[in-house]
Amino acid sequence: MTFNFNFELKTFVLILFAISLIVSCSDAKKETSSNEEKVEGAFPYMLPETKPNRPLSAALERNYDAYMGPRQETNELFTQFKYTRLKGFDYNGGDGTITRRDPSKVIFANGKYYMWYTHRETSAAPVGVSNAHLSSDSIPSADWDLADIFYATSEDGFTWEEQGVAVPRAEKPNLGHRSVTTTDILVWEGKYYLYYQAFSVAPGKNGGDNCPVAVSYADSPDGPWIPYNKDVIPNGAPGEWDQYSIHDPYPMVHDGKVYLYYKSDFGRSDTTQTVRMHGLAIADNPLGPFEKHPLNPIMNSGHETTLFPFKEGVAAFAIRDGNEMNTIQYAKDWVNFDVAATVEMMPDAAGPFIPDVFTNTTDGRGITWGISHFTVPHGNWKKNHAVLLRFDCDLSLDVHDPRMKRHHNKPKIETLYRHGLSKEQRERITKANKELKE
Ligand code: AAL
Repeated sequence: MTFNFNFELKTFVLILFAISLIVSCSDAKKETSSNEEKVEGAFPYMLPETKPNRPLSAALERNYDAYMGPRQETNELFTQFKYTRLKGFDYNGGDGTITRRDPSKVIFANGKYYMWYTHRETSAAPVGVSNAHLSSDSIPSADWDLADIFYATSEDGFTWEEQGVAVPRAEKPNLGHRSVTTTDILVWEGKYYLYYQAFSVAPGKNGGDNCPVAVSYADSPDGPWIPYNKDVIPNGAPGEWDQYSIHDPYPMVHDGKVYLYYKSDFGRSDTTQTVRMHGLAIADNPLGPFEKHPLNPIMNSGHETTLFPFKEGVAAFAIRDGNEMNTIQYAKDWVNFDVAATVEMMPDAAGPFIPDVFTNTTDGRGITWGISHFTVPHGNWKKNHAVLLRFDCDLSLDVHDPRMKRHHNKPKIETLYRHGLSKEQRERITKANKELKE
């Protein structure tokens, strides 16, 4: 019995050994053949849709690891932008006395679309932030000085009806008595909240475009709006990156909380230009207190803030300014952003229509359109103003529009020549040519 058992056990062990030998040999064979492939095979003509098992250059590794698809067409966060002139707004012939800029997100309520924006109507065009000393109670420094927050509604997103003021400038000495500007909307538990930059002096007069953020709330998108009269997102302490400005407040709902992204201007010295980066402030309640994220700044590039829930994370535009300008970025955890696409002709100050932005979603579906602004549309700074325009794109998981995924836009040659060399640059080149010949 014992003998038989031992015999059977031995046989069993032997068989197991034989099987594992065969399996490991065939694995080794596979290994060798894929190794051989790695060394000998040229990269295939048809771009593999998933990462191939072969040695890859850093650029190709990145092409598969860093983007949502290896081609623009399959990268859900790549898009072209198309623009349409809006109907319904008058700009006084573009003489600089009327501006509309920095639109909020678009929301759908009461059977129509709503947006809020900076509206300035002054007797003169702005003198410019660097000429703020020339501004007065009726002459604006910046294009967003002496402004109020207006709103407009639309049936189709192309033709808009201006409804008038939503949040006027505050009474002195309340926050925002000089200008209220650059607003954005939050819908939370049936109430509406408008966050905005609240200036108490003309932008430029206290050293820069410096202001904190205030908030007003209402039971209806048509108001009336009640000012909370507090700097709900206060500037940082002296020496901190956001000590002077909190711009472009942009609230969303995530994790049952208010996630408010903002931009700050900083890092300016006699020899360096302004740096612009983005921060995040989180609150359990729309009126705060907001706690700034310890990893701020959480975006290293970008001017105005434009974000939307995407899959389980959040996507963000990095529009102008910084090493990663002209990119769309993605943060699975809503904090740590990576570049997800490089794009062109991005909408400035984009306020998208995001159906799921306040739903606390963990399956964000993306965006297909919104409203943006274009500053100095005719190129004449003496008549400086901004206009609102519509952008369309395909950054949606539910829309498949191949025309939005085309590779490049072709500008007119005049656009390039408009970016000509300065006199000093021309002189430097002439000097270098001369030195070469000597
Ligand atoms: C914009 C925004 C903020 C700045 C100014 C008006 O595009 O970044 O709002 O303060 O410029």
